[in-house]
Amino acid sequence: MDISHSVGPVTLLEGNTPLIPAPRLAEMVVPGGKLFLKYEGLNPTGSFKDRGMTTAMTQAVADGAKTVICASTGNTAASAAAYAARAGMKCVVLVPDGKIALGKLAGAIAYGAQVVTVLGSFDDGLRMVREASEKAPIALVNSVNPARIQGQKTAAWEVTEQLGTVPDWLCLPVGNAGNITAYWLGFCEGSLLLPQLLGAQAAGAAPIVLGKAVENPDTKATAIRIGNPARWTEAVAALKESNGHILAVSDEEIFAAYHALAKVEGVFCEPSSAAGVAGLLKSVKEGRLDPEGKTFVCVLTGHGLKDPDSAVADAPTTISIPPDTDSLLKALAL
Ligand code: AN7
Repeated sequence: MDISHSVGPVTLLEGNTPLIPAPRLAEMVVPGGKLFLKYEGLNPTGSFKDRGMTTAMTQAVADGAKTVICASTGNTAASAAAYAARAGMKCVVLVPDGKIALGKLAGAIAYGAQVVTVLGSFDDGLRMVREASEKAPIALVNSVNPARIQGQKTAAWEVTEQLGTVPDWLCLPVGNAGNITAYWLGFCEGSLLLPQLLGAQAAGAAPIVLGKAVENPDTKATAIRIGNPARWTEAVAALKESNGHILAVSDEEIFAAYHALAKVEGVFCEPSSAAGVAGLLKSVKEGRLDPEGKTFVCVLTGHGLKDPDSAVADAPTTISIPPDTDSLLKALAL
């Protein structure tokens, strides 16, 4: 690909994220099985959203759009803002007031988007931007836009290339359900072998698990605080076709997995991203799947630095000392 001039795809060279073996975590989560982490937090804006944003923004440019808009729990906003900047377009992002992680807001602001906070949920914002894009000349770049799914599906191809085959199970968090839809499309197009899909929703925002929309979704995993997913039907079909399952995990379970990923494997993701691992652990514990001899890939959708508040919230107290070495050795009891 010629990236030396401005004509062509709107890209920040997203993708090609590592598939990291996690043998120590595997012993805890899938004894007798193999576990790999698809670390999507290493995309240019720190989340998996960049894979679909390159295609959506390239399409928007081709369509002659001058402004793009999205609703977001944070990562889509940061990604849209960056790619819009790259394309020389205006970007408007609607985020739920007070329910967006700091690093995501920082990104959206840094990349120059017009940030609008909505006194409501992500679902309210999505309804508003859908209507606004029908009434005004603004391109919608949420994952209801088919170009988003086309770009996002490349993650499935990458996992297959990196493993040399498809995993037995692919585990991931589910919010608006664009990612699970895209992975399934990618696997179906990319290989005759197919994985089983394991989706995890936060217990306070688990519409697909419950089979009905959640009016006031609530979870500390703000990225997946979504009560009425746009790709609901596609997610249900993917789960059924893959002979997979979707389950709800509590915030406690999500945060336990979040801490284990960082402390046991040195892989720092944002809380929502750990939901797939939490869901896998729960499925094994409850006997819903036998890990023996199986290969599991957990998709870690966003970087841990996206949500610094969660990282320091229940941290152990730090040690404060005067600037001399004796104090240091004493404090460390050495
Ligand atoms: C870290 O940014 O919906 O099921 O507006 O940021 O494809 O929605 C984010 C979703 C998982 C869920 N992990 O993916 C948004 C937004 C992280 C996320 C999801 C999101 P989908």
